[in-house]
This record gives sequence, C-alpha cells and structure tokens, in this order.
Amino acid sequence: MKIDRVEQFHVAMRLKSFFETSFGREDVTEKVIVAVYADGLVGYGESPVEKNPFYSSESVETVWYVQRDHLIPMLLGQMLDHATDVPTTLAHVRGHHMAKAGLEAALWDIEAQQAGVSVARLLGQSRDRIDSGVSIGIQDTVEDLLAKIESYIAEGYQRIKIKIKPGWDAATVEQVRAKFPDIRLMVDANSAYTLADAPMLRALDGFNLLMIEQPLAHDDILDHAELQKQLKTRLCLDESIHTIGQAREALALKACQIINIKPARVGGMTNARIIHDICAEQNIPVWCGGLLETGIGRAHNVAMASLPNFTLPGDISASDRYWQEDIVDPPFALNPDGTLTVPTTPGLGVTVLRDKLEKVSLRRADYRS
Ligand code: SMG
Ligand code: MG
Repeated sequence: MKIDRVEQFHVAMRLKSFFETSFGREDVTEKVIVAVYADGLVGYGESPVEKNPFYSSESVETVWYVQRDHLIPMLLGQMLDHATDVPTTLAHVRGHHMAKAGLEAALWDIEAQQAGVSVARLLGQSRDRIDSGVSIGIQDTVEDLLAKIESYIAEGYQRIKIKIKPGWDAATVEQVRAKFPDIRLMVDANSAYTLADAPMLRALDGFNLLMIEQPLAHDDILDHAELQKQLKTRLCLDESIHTIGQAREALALKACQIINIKPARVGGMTNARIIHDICAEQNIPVWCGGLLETGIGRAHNVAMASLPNFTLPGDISASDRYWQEDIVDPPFALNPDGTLTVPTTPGLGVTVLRDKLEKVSLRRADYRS
C-alpha cells in the first residue's frame, strides 16, 4: 500500500441521551476520523478519543496535532505491505495510542479491500455474529436507571453494564438486582475507588455480577491484584491496559481475570489481536469495549470482536443506541437474538456516508505526499 493522501475530520455528534461516568457527563461526543488513500483506494479509521483528556490522557486536540505533525508525515509516501506494519512504522512516537489506532484502522480497511475480504476475515474472524451488551451511564435517579435497563433488555441486549461511583454503587446495584434478579449484570467504576473502599467493593460480591471493571486507579496493576485476592467477583481491567506489556503484567500478577480490549486504547488492532492471543493462551476471556464510536469505529470493533476469545458480550451496541443518524450505511442494528451481524463485504463492510461525515465535521484537513 503506497500511501499518498490522508484526510482528517474532527467530528461532533449529539448523543440521543447524555452519557455519564464517574468522571463526567457528555451530550455531544467529539472524535477524529481519518481517510487514508493508497493504490487508488480509500480506507476509513476512527480515533475514538474524547474532547477532554479524562478517560485517557489523549484528547481531540492531541490526536489532531500528533497525527498532523508526526504520524501522517511518517506515513505519507510510505509503502507498507500490511496494516500490521503500522505499530513499528510509528514506533518513534511514544504513546498516543488513539492517534495511531485511527490511522492503522484505515489501513486494515484498505488491505481488506485489496484482498477482497472483510476486515473481520483479514483479522481471523471466528463468528459471524457478535454478542451485544449495553453500557448505561449514571442516571439522575434509580428509577431512570431501572427504566433504561428494562427497555434495553426488552430490545434484546445480552448484558447490562452500569457505571458506578461513590454514592451510586452498592445500594444502586442492590435495587437493580431486586428488580432484575437474573440478568447478566456488571459494573464499571472508571477508577473511582481506592483500596480503602475494599469493604464496599466486597459488598458487591453479594450481587452475582459478571465482573467489576476498573475499580482502582487508571494506571494501577498492583492494587487491583491485592483487591482481586479479597473478592469473589472477577475483576476486569480497562484503563490500566495500554500496552501488550501491561496486559502480560496484569495476568502475571493476577490483577484481573478478564480484559476489556479497546483496540484504540492499546494502539490499534494489531496490538489488540496480540493481547487477545496472549489472553487466549492463558484462558483469560476478553470482550470489546466501546468509546461511543461512530459507525466507522464500530465497524472495526465489530470485526475485532469476531475473533475467538471475545467470548463475553461487549460494549458494542447498535447505532440507534447512540445516534439519531449514523454516518455509515447500513447502521449497525440489533438482531432479535441480541447480536450484531459482522459485515461480510470487502473492507469495513459498511459504506461511509461522505455527506453525513462532512455535515458533522467541525474541521477537515487534507495532506498529500
Ligand atoms: O461505547 O457504549 C459505549 C460506551 C461504553 O462504557 C463505555 N465506555 O470505561 O468502558 C468505559 C467507557 C468509557 C467511555 S467514556 C466516554
Ligand atoms: Mg470501562
């Protein structure tokens, strides 16, 4: 693939309803989309970063700048054999995983088109439908939360994740369990606690949760290992895993029993697949997380989640859970059995709607070799 042009789009899309985590609430979500041109083809990728560096240390501005000043110049005019060559090609820039992941994803799209297969097939797909869960943000009232859960379960979602934070945790989970004794339920704290909160976290053991996601610090592995010893419920790490090395450390130290793989958080689909394989070798199940992606990032995540060790329902929900209108066609729709279908046509398997992409763009830039 001889890369001769890259476009960047800074998009802003209004969510159907606000999304609140332990670090804040958002109504409009901003992302960076890239279009990479090579050999007469165009591929799309997404850096599902947030406007502000709260979930991760990256933000829309850092992605924009690092891609513009460093990563895009490193790719323009380059000849790459495979999308899997991207991590080494961009290794001179440290970190900035979401910035890198968007560009790499676009190259997976191009390579798959050239091979005449879907991105999923190119990755090593093992299933043609993926189990879909939904992540429900912190609500204004417990009644609102219960109503949301009820409607998502009625739609067919296979697993409910609720966000927790101090003041919205054990008592809230207790009310959810009282109303929904049998659903597959888990919680995600986005690092809202410390080891001093172990008694509250132990109280969650009473609610038959599928897992507790990232209760402790975003950069911690050791305290999670200590906490896991004190809990019956499995811990899952999200924010703590940015690299292949951190995944290996977390498993070696038994800091978790499950990993939430977000390709963008670990620097792209190549690294994500390596982490998937390491977990598979150690019988550690993984699932694909979400970062409120547009249909472009969602398509890549769906492809990723088709790999064999993605055995738990992830946070990849249907387009209509987020948007009035997605920027791809067809949008991702929930099947009656609570799955999303993995697209089969070459490349991403969905069409990027250029007019809609441009309509939601706050700025666009164009770089040529
Ligand atoms: O894409 O449905 C989605 C959101 C899933 O909860 C979700 N993501 O920590 O796992 C997580 C959060 C991070 C999102 S912060 C905006
Ligand atoms: Mg999480």
